[in-house]
Amino acid sequence: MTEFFGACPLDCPDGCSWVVTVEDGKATRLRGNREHPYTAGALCAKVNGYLDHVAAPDRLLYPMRRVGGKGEGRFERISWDEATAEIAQRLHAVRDTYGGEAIWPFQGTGSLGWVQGLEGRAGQPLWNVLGASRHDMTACSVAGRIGATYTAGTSAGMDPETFVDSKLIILWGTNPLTSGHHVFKFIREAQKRGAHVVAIDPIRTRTAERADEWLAPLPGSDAALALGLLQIVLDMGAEDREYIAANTVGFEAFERRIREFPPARVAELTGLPEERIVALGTRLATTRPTGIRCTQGLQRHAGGGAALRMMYAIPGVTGDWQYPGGGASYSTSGRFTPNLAGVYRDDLLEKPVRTLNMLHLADELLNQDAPPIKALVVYQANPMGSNPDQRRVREGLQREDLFTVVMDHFQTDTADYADILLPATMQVEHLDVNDGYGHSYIHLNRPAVAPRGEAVSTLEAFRRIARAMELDEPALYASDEDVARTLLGDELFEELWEKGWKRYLPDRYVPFTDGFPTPSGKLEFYSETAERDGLDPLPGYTPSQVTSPDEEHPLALIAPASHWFLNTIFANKPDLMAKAGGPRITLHPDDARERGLESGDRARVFNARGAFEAEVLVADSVRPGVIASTKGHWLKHVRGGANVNATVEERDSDMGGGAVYHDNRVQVERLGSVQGNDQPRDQARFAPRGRAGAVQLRAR
Ligand SMILES: Nc1nc2c(c(=O)[nH]1)N[C@H]1C(S)=C(S)[C@@H](COP(=O)(O)OP(=O)(O)OC[C@H]3O[C@@H](n4cnc5c(=O)[nH]c(N)nc54)[C@H](O)[C@@H]3O)O[C@H]1N2
Ligand SMILES: Nc1nc2c(c(=O)[nH]1)N[C@H]1C(S)=C(S)[C@@H](COP(=O)(O)OP(=O)(O)OC[C@H]3O[C@@H](n4cnc5c(=O)[nH]c(N)nc54)[C@H](O)[C@@H]3O)O[C@H]1N2
Ligand SMILES: [Mo]
Repeated sequence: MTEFFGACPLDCPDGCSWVVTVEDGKATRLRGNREHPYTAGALCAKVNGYLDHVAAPDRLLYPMRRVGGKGEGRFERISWDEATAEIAQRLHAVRDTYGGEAIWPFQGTGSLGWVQGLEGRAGQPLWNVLGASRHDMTACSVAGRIGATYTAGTSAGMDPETFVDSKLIILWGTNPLTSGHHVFKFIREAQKRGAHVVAIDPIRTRTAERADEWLAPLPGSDAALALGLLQIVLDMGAEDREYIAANTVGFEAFERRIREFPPARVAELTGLPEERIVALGTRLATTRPTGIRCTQGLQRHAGGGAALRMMYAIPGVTGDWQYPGGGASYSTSGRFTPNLAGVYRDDLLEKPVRTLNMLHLADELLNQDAPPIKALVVYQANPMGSNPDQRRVREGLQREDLFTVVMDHFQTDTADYADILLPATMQVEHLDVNDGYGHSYIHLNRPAVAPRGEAVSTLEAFRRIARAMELDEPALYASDEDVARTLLGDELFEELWEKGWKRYLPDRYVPFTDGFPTPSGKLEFYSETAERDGLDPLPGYTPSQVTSPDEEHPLALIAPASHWFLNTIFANKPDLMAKAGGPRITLHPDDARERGLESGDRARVFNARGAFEAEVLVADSVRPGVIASTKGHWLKHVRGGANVNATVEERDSDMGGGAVYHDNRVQVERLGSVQGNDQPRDQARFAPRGRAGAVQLRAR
């Protein structure tokens, strides 16, 4: 029996440290690492069963070639040599005819490892040699990152462990008990010590249930709410003048902006009662330290960047940035800085190439702006289920003249459109270096078991493709370990190889005590950088699309993290599918009554872009005018063959070309009752065989 340190690679702030037990070459147990200060022995509802996912009968084990039509999902097994020979021939042909930029390496967030994932640029040396288009990973967090950075010079905010010291905690557009629960133990501890916890979310989530107070503003109105709260802080004379004078720039201008948002106006913009705004503003004015947890959910709106810029400005007014437990926390990304340049090897690029926003996939595939995309290499991504504008993504992937390679663990909805499918290793089978964007630790993930079938790591697949293309640049053949050592340096690599993890910050770390990494060295209420970028020089309120009236599609649809899936990962895992049930929408009783909907009904949710089907739940856990669903369902496992992203628009947010997943308008109509309706036939295929209750894949 041997134990290996590893780490969860999934796109979640927690990046858990785990220990894998191996007996006779088989992984027999995977548990949270008890010695790890952040993970503390606990994983999550999804990853506890990770080894079952590794051993799943439907895992992709061999390279495959498509034999049916695009999207049909029929493949035949081929050898790695056949697969890489065909890929090499097609990529060479595309490059010779259309130029390297006709190739799009399309990477998602399936693995956040520094070796296999590389911030969306795994395989970059190969793409540089080929002169392929550069991929911009915009789906998740870019708008908030840029917004917070205008204010503070970085979006790496509070060390989340310091929430234990907060006296007021505002959970603002974040649902940690579902989307990364470890931070909650620090929050609960603070709550035990008397801290007041407020959840600001149009949905009464699991997290909001545990808060002392729940405020449900109109989606996308958060920056207006923040300005209203700050006005009360000013009215009470509670701004920290000393802190402001020594550590910030542009306060006078910002003060004028704040004055434009009196509580009555804010009540109108946010749909919140004025007295609730005044009460929270008073708390904010009188409670030091106040810690704000504001994560990605908040910025999936037209004004998402502006919202995060505002969040990072609030502690500048109250002076909270100076205290442990004070400040704002979007992520910790950017604090740990491996040697990325050393592995990207941008020096191999012959001439500059264009950058493509991953959210524009449908547009790029359908509009075919020069040079047109002729080859798409998809890895760690499932755009068919995760990208907006689903109908057009499908149309794009259906293009007969498009050569598509998909590398994955399973035959996803995207994989069905591949010409060649390649089997990828899972985290217990390959080497990686992982941190977590919600904590301050770095981990080494040691391969614990041999890969199943003929699966190979992402980097090994690129080495094989490079070899088949007869490329002789030595950087293309760096081993996974070479890359890890380049990233970390030998000393840290070896330390982590032995110990598994390391904290890279001092305990109880308080950022910005030596200044802010902005051009002025101070927190910038007024940002000349933003002004130069053509944006409002001050933090402000940018309305969401959902605030403009659309009588045909009056309901705001929010589809955040599902408790049981991780994006589309695990949405083919039988036990988790059973727990999640089918797609569901929650409506307020007033909105349901108007449409003759009752709990248990089957409904069609639609707008001009598309539609999906869902079971109805009527509850007051959403505010009127808002409906809640979740992301992640596989199209082939749900009735109607579409998920929420059939209704989501491909439209850039205010900063960085980010996504507007939660800025969406729809209408709902009744289709019938769920009872007595068959689930799509292929769900049966995934029911655990021979176990009672196997058919719980039914919607409820
Ligand atoms: N179980 C599970 N965990 C996950 C994921 C998953 O799919 N499943 N996904 C992972 C990924 S990729 C990410 S990026 C993170 C995201 O994790 P979070 O940052 O928590 O993001 P979301 O789940 O999108 O949304 C969080 C909350 O924001 C609320 N919200 C939406 N719009 C608004 C708004 O305008 N104002 C306010 N105040 N609130 C709003 C939503 O109702 C939701 O409850 O979670 C990660 N963790
Ligand atoms: N409606 C709605 N849609 C959303 C969101 C939302 O809040 N609402 N959230 C968005 C967010 S935050 C994100 S991050 C995106 C995520 O969108 P994607 O990046 O497309 O993420 P997944 O859907 O999880 O697909 C990841 C795929 O990578 C595969 N994979 C995992 N590890 C590896 C590996 O090591 N190698 C290879 N080759 N494959 C691997 C998995 O099996 C899975 O099929 O979705 C976005 N979509
Ligand atoms: Mo994400």
